[in-house]
Amino acid sequence: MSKSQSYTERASTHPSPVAQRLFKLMDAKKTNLCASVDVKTTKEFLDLIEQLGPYICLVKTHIDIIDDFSYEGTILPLLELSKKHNFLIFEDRKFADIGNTVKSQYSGGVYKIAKWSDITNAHGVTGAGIVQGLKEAAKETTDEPRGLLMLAELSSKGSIAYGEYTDKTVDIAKTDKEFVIGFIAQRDMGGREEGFDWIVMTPGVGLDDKGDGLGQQYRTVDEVVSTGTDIIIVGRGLFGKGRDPTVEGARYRDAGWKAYEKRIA
Ligand code: S5P
Repeated sequence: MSKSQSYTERASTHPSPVAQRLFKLMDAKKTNLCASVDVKTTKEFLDLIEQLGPYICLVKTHIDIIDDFSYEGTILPLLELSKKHNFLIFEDRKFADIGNTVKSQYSGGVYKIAKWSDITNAHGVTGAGIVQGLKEAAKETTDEPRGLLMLAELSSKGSIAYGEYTDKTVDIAKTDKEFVIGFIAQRDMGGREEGFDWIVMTPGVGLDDKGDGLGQQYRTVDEVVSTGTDIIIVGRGLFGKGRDPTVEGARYRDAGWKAYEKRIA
């Protein structure tokens, strides 16, 4: 496998059913755009996803910032939209505790993330037990396939996730070939020579802004895809500052797809 293979080719050899589904729908919809919908009310959240649905392969949520969250009011309509527009769901929970604790956090509480989110993510800071804890929670909660991304690098200014920390996070990812499907990172994380085909998802992507005054740093679509990104994660670039989500959705989708086609050409 290589980064110059098409998403469909990678789907045919990937050990994770979640990765297979994602790669296939990306090629079917011709999009590698993930929308990060960080808004405060269920209405804004669902309206935005309805508008962006045709342009995206994935919706990334921070479900705990929605003021009026309820499973029936927020999650059931989200699942309907994911079927209608054919996208997967990624709750950006950034788990960071010991295996036993994340197991409860992932499956239980108010949000019951494992029940509805195809993908979630975790920091490596506590060690490989976090992968096992999350995997057990997924197995005990649902028959649907679930996938995990490890946070290997961050987009924000002054991030301490680099060098040895990043390398050790990659080692943790290697402990489970089927459940860990890839990374949140700013570049390719390798692994192909050892048989891993990790999906690299990259936030901190913006075509108009350089940052946000709170440490966020934006790189362009071409920059990130040229350094190994498979999926671009875009939030405020799609809907901030009075932007029109359908216009920006099409713009980022086209930019991401063009950059991908250039890479596999
Ligand atoms: O390194 C990171 C990792 C993540 S998951 N940098 C990030 O910005 N994120 C998330 O991506 C962040 O929590 C937010 O939800 C999104 C970026 O949003 P934007 O509005 O800046 O595009």
